[in-house]
Amino acid sequence: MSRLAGLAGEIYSWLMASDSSTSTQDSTTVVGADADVDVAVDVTVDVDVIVIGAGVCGIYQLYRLLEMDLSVTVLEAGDAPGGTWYWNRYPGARFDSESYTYGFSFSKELLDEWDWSEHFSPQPETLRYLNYVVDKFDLAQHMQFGWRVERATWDEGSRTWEVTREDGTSLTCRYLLTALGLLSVPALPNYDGMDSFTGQSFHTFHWPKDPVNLEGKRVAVIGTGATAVQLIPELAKSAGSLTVFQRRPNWCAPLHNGPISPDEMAEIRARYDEIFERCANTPGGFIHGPDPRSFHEVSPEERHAFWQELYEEGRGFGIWLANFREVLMDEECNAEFTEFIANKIRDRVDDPVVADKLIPKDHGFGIQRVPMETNYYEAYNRPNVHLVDLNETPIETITSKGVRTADTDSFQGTEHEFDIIVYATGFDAITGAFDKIDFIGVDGQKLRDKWVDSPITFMGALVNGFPNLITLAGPTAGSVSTNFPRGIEIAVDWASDLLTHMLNNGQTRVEASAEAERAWTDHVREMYGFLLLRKAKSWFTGYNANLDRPQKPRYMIYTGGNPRYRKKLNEAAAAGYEGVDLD
Ligand code: NA7
Repeated sequence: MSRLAGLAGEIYSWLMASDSSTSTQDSTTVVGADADVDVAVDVTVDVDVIVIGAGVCGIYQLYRLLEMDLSVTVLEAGDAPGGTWYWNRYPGARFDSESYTYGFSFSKELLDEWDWSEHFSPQPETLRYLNYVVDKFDLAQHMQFGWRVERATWDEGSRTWEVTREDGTSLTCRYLLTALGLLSVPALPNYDGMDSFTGQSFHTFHWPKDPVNLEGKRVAVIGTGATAVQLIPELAKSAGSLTVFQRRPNWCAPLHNGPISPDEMAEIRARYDEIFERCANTPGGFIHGPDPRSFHEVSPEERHAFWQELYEEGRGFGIWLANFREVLMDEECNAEFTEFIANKIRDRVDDPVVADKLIPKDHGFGIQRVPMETNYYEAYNRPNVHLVDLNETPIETITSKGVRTADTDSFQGTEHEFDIIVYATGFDAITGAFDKIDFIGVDGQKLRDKWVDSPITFMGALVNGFPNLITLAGPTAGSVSTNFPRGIEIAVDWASDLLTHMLNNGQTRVEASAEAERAWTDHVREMYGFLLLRKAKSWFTGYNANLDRPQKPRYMIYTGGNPRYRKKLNEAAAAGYEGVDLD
């Protein structure tokens, strides 16, 4: 018997002077605590908790729930665990935060056992890591694969969720926890003729599991975001020809990856506590935090020397997140640094016309997510790589043979012929995975309708009108780092503590109050006001022109910094879950 069934049974038998808690192998009985409320107190559910998603977040949440002795099922659309790292198999896919900041911190044994081989782990190694964790803690037996959730319906009478898959079969649970990932719904463009292309074509998220033969092939990449910036140098090495269709360039900076020697790994292992402590105290949750100096107290020469060092030697996001704070907050400071980076692009790209096309003109450095690169700019110096600027020659249609662009001097346009077209066109970020599922809450309200303009939550974890739904590291939670373990562990630990509190107090219904939710949403919007990223046309603000919705800013993440976020979560918990109605 699960702990929830057991505890609820005790309370029920005390209230009703009879023990009616029953549990079968396939179902568990949960019981409402409050006899005054008009609730069907004795309810049989399939499991206490359903977690949707077996990625980094789902894996850790499952581990925590099992520790609490609850019955749990993780439903996963893919046919194996790993989430982001299961799906994104394109060449060049890797972390751009340091590997040793990416691993789970909850098990000392795991930290002692696992060696990272590179500073920025490639996708196959990361997937191996996640499978190692699943095997080590024997978690796969609680996961069901090939289970794409179509609908989740709240039943007020029984205080349960019914979760339904595409084929109509369903499972019931008391608590529904979402671990859907920030970037798990790929967004394809809607060009005419996409289905008529006779070669191979796919979104980067769906890069085939079987090796793709690139030898001598004519390959197109559409898009130049963080994904394409990892992919393009790899394809350039092996494809016969590579044509990049660029709409808006991004500001990219060197990753400076390298192997981790056994000695270095031992040294990292000895410093894990310090590393995690550091990540806990930076705004982004990464190892890099802003330079303590003010931009203005440092002379222009010193600034440039500092930037030069960051560019030449700084690993990963250092150049973005360990820079002066003002670079991301003040237009003038941002402009000075942006020009520094523009000159680096000019230095690295041989053809000045191509270099100019690769320099963004509509936003400054770091306002959008900075793609980290290894030989990205040098790829354009290769004779087999061509850049097509879609501002000059937009894509008109996809044909059976390739891509037709509209050329101003030719009525026919130009047909570029390809064997493979890769769509690196981004995602319906953050809320997309929620929109794909029909979440039906109190009085039939749909989550999709509630969030039509922008997500509305209480600390990214709870939603008024959707009781017993916990959106782990959900929209408006933490920061962009909520999609990696430092942020995920905060979210999962908070949710686990909340459920423990409820179990200890015999409560079976949790819902954010409307007032607390409003206050959090206002706070999220206020925080966007401090950063230039509010102006970005990027997934931070819900922008993706491929999506059939108004292209206006959405408040997707909490930009007040991870320490502040964690403090607010902790304060709410310490005050007996202030802002949360428990019953
Ligand atoms: P992004 O960062 O959203 O980038 C998508 C790219 O695709 C971007 O350059 C878009 O140009 C381009 N795009 C989108 N639609 C089109 C069409 N129709 N035609 C041409 N170009 C298009 O997604 P990524 O996958 O690169 O990265 C997402 C995150 O994944 C990343 O931040 C990492 O954290 C992991 P636009 O800027 O819209 O002009």
